[in-house]
Amino acid sequence: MKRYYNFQIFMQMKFRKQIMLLLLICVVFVTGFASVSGKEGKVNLCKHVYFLQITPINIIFDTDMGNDIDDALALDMLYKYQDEGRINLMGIMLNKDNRYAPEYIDIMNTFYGYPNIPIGILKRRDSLSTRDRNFTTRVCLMEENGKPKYNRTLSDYESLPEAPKLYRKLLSEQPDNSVTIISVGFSTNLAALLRTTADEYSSLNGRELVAKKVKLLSAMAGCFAKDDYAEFNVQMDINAAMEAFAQWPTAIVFSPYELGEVIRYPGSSIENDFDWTKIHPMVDGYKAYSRMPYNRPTWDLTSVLYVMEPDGDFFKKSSRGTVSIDEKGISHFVENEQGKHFYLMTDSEQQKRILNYFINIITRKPRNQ
Ligand SMILES: [Ca+2]
Repeated sequence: MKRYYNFQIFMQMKFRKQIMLLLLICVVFVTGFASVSGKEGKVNLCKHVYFLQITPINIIFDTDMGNDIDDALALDMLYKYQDEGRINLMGIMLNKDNRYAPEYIDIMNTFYGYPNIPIGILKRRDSLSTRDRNFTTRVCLMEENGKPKYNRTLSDYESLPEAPKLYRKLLSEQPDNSVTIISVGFSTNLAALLRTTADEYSSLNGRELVAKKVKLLSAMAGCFAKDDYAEFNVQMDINAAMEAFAQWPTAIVFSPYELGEVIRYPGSSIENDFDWTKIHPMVDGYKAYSRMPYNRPTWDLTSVLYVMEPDGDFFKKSSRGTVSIDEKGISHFVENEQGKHFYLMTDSEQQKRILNYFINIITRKPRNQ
């Protein structure tokens, strides 16, 4: 999928410095051409400077939607990037087995104008991750004038594909080394994907398929500021986190607990910045999740931001190393020149910059509204 972009969107892009250099070379070349060929050459120059053809980033989003509101804000960001043509949101995977989680995602897909983004579900049939604190249920059950408040596209959520199967389908269809996975929940699906074997989509096993197709795993997981803290996403499925991070064949960038914890999305923004609409499933979710107004950490949003703005002045990245998870769910990082793991840090200026960025993108109208 390729689209044309205007100059403003281009200036937000991650490789803009490199592209500007390329443009400069093109301008010099075309100007030289124009000086020879006159008016016709100048017309061509305008055409090529203002319209660039860019390939969007292929993204799969893996979420425990419903446990905390930051998943919904992170998903909002992804729709906005999709609006701008900067990403191809290939699929949304649930690592939370809950009746209303896929229905809420269907409501979000429908509201933002992307009803056909495939959803993969987790069917564990046990108590893990099913707890229902839970804004997804409340939004799904909201009614107006005796009818459901939000439109859906799907009706049968039980028959959605299980996440590892959908991962294999989506990965097999993409070019090599082209997919970024953003994991903002438990590692359950990631570990299960690595354990898959050849099927109708690929003759490769899960680990081989990931090594071939995936470029980066951006994960909100772990804690590196304290040596005795089991971060929630790891703690909820310790065995899966141990296995996934030890076996994952590509680079992993961790956004740890301590990073998002100190960058808090303001409840006042949720209350005041959405006058442009009467209904909004993310805003209703935020209001349902806890007593308003509250400022919530932006953990999951930071893993999205890193993928989209890795060269911006938003983060510091650790040295190359290896993350391991112990039996208590505590994460450990050891520097290692051959390691494939990094973790992110921020200073106070970067924290302010990130918060402004989040408010700006989250409060923006989706293209279809
Ligand atoms: Ca989450």
